[in-house]
Amino acid sequence: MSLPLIESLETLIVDLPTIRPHKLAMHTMQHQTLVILRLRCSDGIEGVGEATTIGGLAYAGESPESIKTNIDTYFAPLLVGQPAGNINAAMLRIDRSVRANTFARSAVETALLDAQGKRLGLPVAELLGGRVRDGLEVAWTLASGDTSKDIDEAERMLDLRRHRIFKLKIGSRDAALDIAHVAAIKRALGERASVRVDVNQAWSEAVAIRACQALGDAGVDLIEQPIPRQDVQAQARVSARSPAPIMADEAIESVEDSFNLARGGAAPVFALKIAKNGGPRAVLRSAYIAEAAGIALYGGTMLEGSVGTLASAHAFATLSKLEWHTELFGPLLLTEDILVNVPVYRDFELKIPTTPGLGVELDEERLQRFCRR
Ligand code: MUC
Ligand code: MG
Repeated sequence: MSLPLIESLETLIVDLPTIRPHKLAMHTMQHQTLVILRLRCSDGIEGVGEATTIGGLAYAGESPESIKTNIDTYFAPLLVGQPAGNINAAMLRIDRSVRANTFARSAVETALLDAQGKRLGLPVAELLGGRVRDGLEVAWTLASGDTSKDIDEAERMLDLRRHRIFKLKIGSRDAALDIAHVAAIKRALGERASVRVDVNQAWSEAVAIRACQALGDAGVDLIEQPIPRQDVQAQARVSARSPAPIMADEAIESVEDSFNLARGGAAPVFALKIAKNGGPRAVLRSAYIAEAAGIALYGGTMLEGSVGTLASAHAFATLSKLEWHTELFGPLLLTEDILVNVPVYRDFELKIPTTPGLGVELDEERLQRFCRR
């Protein structure tokens, strides 16, 4: 039997509306843009991947347009004609010729895993060694920018039994205003919910030291990326003084960043994101570094659509500990899905598919409707 080969890679930029504006420190989202990858193999199997960022170039160094161009121009020629079933060899070929570009890599690694899972009749979680959980608890982000709207939204999510962990996006205005906003939401929700904040790098070290104290006093459980990503020592100093644990997010742009942060004692919690490590296998390398260093884990998102969300979920399902749960709610922020079989959220959890590959089937009509031309 001849080995199946990779025949082609096709990238599509898909723009989907959000259910409401989503306000982060650096950008307000009115829609989300997904890069969908279709990797076709000589045995007729297609693997699907996704690379998604937030706000063009506002969040990270890759934009949807650069991801598409780089996959089309640089990744595809390296992969076409290569064995489709050897993911180690395919990713090593990319490692030898491509620097950085972890978002684009993540789409490629995801599509290879999806194809191989379909080929072997195994869900991606099983391909990665096997799931130790069937569902993942999912946080919701309150980011309307308005305190009473956010409280109403949180109450609705509790009533629906969809979320009982809330992450508040702060950092775009004066810290005192943000702290009052967060404290009001925590007061309203009390012990019924875990309230956390994401500052998206907006504060200086000096502001962070005072603000983290106030947030801890207000009952906040976790503080994500309060200061700019690059200064490991400053992160360690803020972390040492904060009453609530600090989580590294933007600080991790590669597996090597995870190692440096762990070595520098910069944060007791890591946000894991497939896009920022280079795929579902790559993110597990960061997770294992954290585990070995006694750092707790959180399953993060770049607000991917259903493909990227389920790719993350399969990887996170294999981890022995995921102390801070996940925020894999990306599909719920969008008014439309490009899958026939949309992800299942029930009883505060995202259910991890049990069918081969990622367990996704593209809805061709919707894909065409929302695909950028
Ligand atoms: C981020 O910075 O964590 C994740 C959830 C959300 O609302 O924004 C993202 C990005
Ligand atoms: Mg974050």
